[in-house]
Amino acid sequence: MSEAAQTLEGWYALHDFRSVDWTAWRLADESERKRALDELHTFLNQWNQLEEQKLGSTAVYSIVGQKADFVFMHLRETLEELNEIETAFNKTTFASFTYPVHSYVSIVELSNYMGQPGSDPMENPEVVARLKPVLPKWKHICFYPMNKRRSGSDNWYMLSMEERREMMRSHGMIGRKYAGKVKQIITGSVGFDNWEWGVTLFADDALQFKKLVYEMRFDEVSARFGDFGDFYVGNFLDGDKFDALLKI
Ligand code: 76R
Repeated sequence: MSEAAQTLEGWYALHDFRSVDWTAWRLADESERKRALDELHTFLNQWNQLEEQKLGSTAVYSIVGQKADFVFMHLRETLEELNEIETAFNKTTFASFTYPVHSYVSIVELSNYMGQPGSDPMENPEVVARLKPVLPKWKHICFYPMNKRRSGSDNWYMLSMEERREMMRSHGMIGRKYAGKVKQIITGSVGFDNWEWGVTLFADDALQFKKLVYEMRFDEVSARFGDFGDFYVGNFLDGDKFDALLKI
């Protein structure tokens, strides 16, 4: 049996994709729309406060295309909290003008491929900060799930630790070229959702998503072993931008 990579886990993650029921929203009277927007703002404020208290982090983005209208990406200490957030949201008037279109459950994950042997990663404040990150408020988000392939001679899980480490080193070198342009959060979802990882990228220039993902496709670990799900891409939303999006 090959040696499993050791992983460190941080906050649990919920990507909650919703679409707006535009017909119902347009037909609602002004006072009902106002009530719904007030509730939305209450949530956005609560999530901001929680982030300031370092108890979690939330990113809110619109989604371009028909897969969804917006996404709430929540990071919290426990699965219970994530459940509470979605349930509380579902009970609002605003939620009754939306319908859920996709969700993804995972946990912020770092693996030991690049770790220094013998050192305790949890003693490293940078590692701790990456496990419980404040999500960037950059202009764009890109989310997709992925697996590492298990077929015939292309079985990631049958490779030795050394082979995998070497490939992950090359992967990391490509990634590093995008430092400052793309911020990546890898969340593990084995046992939690349909794919093995969620990849969430943030950038101010959306084109950098395409450049990075394309460049990685030529790298062995993605070229031979990467299988990908649906891509979601979108634009940053704060309270004002959300109001503008929903303005009738
Ligand atoms: O954590 C680190 O920075 C060390 C190096 C590193 C690891 C271990 C790293 C760097 N990644 C790691 C693990 Mn990654 N990553 C992806 C994707 O579209 C594709 O082809 C793949 C999707 C992107 C875009 C990306 C970006 N990475 C992983 C894992 C877990 C694998 C496992 O455990 O088997 C996955 C699934 C994955 C996928 N990666 C980086 C990036 C970037 C930008 C970096 C550089 C980070 C930096 O140096 O700041």
